[in-house]
Amino acid sequence: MCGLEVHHADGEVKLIRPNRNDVWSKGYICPKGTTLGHLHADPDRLRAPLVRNSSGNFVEAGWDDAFERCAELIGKVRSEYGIDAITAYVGNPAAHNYSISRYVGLFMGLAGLPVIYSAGTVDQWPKNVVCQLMYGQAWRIPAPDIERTDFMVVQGANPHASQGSLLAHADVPAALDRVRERGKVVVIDPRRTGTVKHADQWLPVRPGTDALLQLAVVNVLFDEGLVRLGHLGDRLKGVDEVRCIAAELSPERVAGVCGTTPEAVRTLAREFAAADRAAWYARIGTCNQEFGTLASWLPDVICALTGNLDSEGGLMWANPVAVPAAQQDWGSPRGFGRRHSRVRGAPEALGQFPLSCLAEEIDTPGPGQIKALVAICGNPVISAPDAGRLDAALPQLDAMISLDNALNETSRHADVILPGLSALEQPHCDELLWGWATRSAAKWSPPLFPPADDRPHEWEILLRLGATCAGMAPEHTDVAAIDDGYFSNLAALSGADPEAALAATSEPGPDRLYDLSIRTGPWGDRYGENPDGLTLEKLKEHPDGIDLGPMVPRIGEIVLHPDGKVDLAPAHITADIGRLTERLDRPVEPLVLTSRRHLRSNNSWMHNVKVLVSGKDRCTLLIHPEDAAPRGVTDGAVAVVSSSNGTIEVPVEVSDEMMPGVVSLPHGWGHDKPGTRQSVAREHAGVNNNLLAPPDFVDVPSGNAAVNGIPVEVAPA
Ligand SMILES: Nc1nc2c(c(=O)[nH]1)N[C@H]1C(S)=C(S)[C@@H](COP(=O)(O)OP(=O)(O)OC[C@H]3O[C@@H](n4cnc5c(=O)[nH]c(N)nc54)[C@H](O)[C@@H]3O)O[C@H]1N2
Ligand SMILES: Nc1nc2c(c(=O)[nH]1)N[C@H]1C(S)=C(S)[C@@H](COP(=O)(O)OP(=O)(O)OC[C@H]3O[C@@H](n4cnc5c(=O)[nH]c(N)nc54)[C@H](O)[C@@H]3O)O[C@H]1N2
Ligand SMILES: [Mo]
Repeated sequence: MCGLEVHHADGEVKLIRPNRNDVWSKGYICPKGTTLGHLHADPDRLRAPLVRNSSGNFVEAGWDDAFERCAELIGKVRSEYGIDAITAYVGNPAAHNYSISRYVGLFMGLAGLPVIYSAGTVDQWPKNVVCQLMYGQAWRIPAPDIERTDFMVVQGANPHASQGSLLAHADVPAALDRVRERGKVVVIDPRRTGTVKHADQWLPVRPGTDALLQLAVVNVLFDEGLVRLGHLGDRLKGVDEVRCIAAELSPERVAGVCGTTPEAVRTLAREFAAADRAAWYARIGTCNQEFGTLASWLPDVICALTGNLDSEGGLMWANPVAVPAAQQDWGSPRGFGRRHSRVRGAPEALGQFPLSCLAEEIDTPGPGQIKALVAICGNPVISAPDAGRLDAALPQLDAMISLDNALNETSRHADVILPGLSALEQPHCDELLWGWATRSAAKWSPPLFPPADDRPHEWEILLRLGATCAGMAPEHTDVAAIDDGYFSNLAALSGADPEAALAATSEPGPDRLYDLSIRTGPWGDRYGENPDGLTLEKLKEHPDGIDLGPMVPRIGEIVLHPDGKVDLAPAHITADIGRLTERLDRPVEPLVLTSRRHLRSNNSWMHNVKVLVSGKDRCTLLIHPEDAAPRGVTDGAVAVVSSSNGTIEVPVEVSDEMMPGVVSLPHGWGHDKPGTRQSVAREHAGVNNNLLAPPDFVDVPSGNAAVNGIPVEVAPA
């Protein structure tokens, strides 16, 4: 979302600098932003489809032949086993590439896939579950109003490395420094991260015990008469239920298990309640863990109980210029347990099975076995729990299609790899992320370089693959007609006249869908009804973006429950409290594993950019001196790390930035597999921490993976 100034000549990027005039980022960028030119020019980047030939080797193919081969492979699975044997995995870049985000829905709808898997269930699914149940819409996720808050809690997030996540804001660490000038920042994390340098207090917490700590905060709020429902009073239901649940969980009861003191919890509760404006931001460390849903629910509850939900400086909802489909009232996935996975019997949550089920669904024979997979911009061989089993399962598929720009750990198992365009060859708009932006702003960037004539955009590839899964022959797939139909449906859902809307725009693809969202959005021209309103054409006149102000209270529009109320105590969530309180009596494991991120990484896929992987090895095990010494592991030496699921070897960094009893590995590494084409990444392979993650270690209400808090043993190699 940060504004870039790209200097180029003769089709080559010469220099990328921050755009100081950008209304959003005002001259800020991170090191990854400067490397779009490297990504574009990377000789390893795929520029033509790869099709596996009869001897098992990849050969370059033309697009018609590649689509033909997809149809052959998918068609065979479809006719032999039916659509239930076909599924898809959707990875993280779908959130950043609107050619994909806009068309994944069409792909699924056309294909008629009953269930898909996504990076969501190793990421924010608990938060989606919470928002679906509290507000009635899974993607209406409130963000901390960071520029106006006086007290900010950052729990299980490290914006120093990651920037925001479900918080879009340029230069979060600098914003935290400004919060400190007005008040206080507290970081709750088992690791003393870089973010702690921008905070007043580090509160170490044992992995997976966040919800206990949060409930103890709620306990204090009620116990000490600090609850102030304020403006939300009439809109909240379930307050009493929350009080009863927390009544049993005083700081004195939980602090020991959390690895903190009762005083620390009491002080946190009092200070949070006393602040004029306070916001509680919790992220991946609170999601990717055993009690992800509870730990993602309570921050919103605490804010509601202290008058900090939907008010300035608290948790608020962005008012994006274009509401992404996922956030529309008709765009939310709903429902729980309508289906159960075949092998493990895991209930579906919001239309998805846990990603950790995928391997067993592929490698376990029997009716309903997955035989075909469409992997859309994802690298689950690295990112999924029990990664080793998935790596071994993918070759057993009858058909695998990867939509990916790289021949990497996952796509190397595909029968066909269909590459998308580089970021510089297509328009760009971080459509989804503006939904959690701290200001109502928008920006659209044109493509810099024209793609080669024969290259389809990813939206077209997805549309074609959807049609293929539905059994349409490639030569009979009318891309323009299907896209017109899709556009018309969305226009009708958005309250526009489909025919007039269709007539008002020309080119098919995501731009006209974005235009539709802008025009029917809060500042839109409503196709002429409001002639001064915004359109994509008008936005294009502002290459530095437009800014329409800070977040505003809007709970009335956000909540979709028929009674208009925020449900503070949804049954699906509170049913999990018993599992949490049992945790109180469980012996504390001597050593547990957590994950971390680094500034110059992006999950598993920017490791082929030399300037981003240069320097000191980042794939190391962080361990506290008190844990290292008795185990005989020393700084710089190699250790063996084992869990119930696997064993890896990794260099050690002894550091008191870890709390004792917790070790940390970055995720996204392990680039030493045969058959990939990532020459730089191979030189900096690292190891995959997900080889250690047990597939059945999940947050129960959401099915989300618990890749944090895994019991491990560490010994010298
Ligand atoms: N242990 C552990 N595991 C984790 C996490 C953790 O913290 N710890 N984090 C989890 C989280 S939050 C996430 S989001 C997931 C990520 O999981 P994934 O989404 O599976 O992994 P990425 O590494 O983001 O993979 C992105 C893939 O998309 C490709 N790609 C990049 N850009 C484009 C593009 O524009 N078009 C196309 N078609 N392809 C593109 C890349 O080559 C790469 O193959 O990992 C999860 N796994
Ligand atoms: N540079 C860079 N930026 C990124 C990414 C990247 O890979 N690199 N990935 C992007 C993606 S896909 C996402 S989802 C976001 C994630 O953004 P963040 O949520 O900020 O992710 P991390 O930086 O991994 O920080 C997670 C923190 O949680 C802590 N933690 C682990 N377990 C627990 C626990 O049980 N309780 C608590 N309280 N803390 C715990 C870890 O020590 C770590 O400091 O970042 C995005 N931004
Ligand atoms: Mo993520």
